Amino acid sequence: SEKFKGVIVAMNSCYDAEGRVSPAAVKKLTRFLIDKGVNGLYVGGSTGEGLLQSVEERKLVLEAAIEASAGEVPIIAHVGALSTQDGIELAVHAEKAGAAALSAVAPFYYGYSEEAVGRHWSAIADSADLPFIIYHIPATTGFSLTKGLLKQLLANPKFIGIKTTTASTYELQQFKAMGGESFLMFNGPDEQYLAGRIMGADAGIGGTYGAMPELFVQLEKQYSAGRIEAARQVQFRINDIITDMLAVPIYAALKELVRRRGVDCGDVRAPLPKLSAAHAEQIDALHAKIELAVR
Ligand code: HMN
Repeated sequence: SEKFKGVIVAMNSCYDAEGRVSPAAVKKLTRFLIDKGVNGLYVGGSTGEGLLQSVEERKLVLEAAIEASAGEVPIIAHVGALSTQDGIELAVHAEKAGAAALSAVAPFYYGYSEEAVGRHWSAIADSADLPFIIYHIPATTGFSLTKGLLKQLLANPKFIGIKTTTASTYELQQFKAMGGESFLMFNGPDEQYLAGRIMGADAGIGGTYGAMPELFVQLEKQYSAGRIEAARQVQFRINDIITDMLAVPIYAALKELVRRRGVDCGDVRAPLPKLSAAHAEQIDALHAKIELAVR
């Protein structure tokens, strides 16, 4: 599907000073990102803190993003949840709200078999009339998608692709080969956007894009024009910034950097670690690096 390609931002959720979801700030962030030229938004994922919110809050964030997007770019709703029941409720809501696709992490906490995870994903996918993107992120869920399970899931046309957040672009290439050319691969690690694209990713979904959307838009532009050396230079510039982000609490840092770019999304929700005074210098330096790079 031609709809999902390029730079898809795993966007932050926005809260007010009391920590309540702020639909106004979500809308502002949505506009900021779309106006920078990104190709889509991924709502309520890891960066979006979806798993730290109630079902009702997740609906509010998604509705605000869809409303502000005004149909200009596709909105992918991450509806992964601990229970299949919550996942289905969110999926049914996402379809009504106007999302372009669903996505979900594997269920976690209890260790689940492949059969159980397959049933969970299939039940969510079959609950709505929307395409479904598997979110493969074994480092956080403890569950690793296998070729065996993928083969079973591919029998259901609802499964249109995988967001692969592992360091292995080989794995990404292998999944793509199993699904065929029209089966979409979404690159997870932002540090490997270019490597992922070269190995077969159709798009990237990433959280750090939000603080520097211009750089990822530029990277995609260079890559799709076949200018690999220029694309490499942009990726290296990005990686210098991400390396600094990984040295501080990354989700809190991302929100602070987005705030400095003009959109206040509040703090991260506990138990995600917050920034402290000890990080001030690193954040200032990061902000300066980003300003210089996007100029
Ligand atoms: C999401 O759902 O928020 C993202 O798409 C996940 C994304 O792959 C991020 N991974 C995690 O947060 C675990 C990356 O943006 C990641 O933060 C970045 O590559 C820095 O390592």
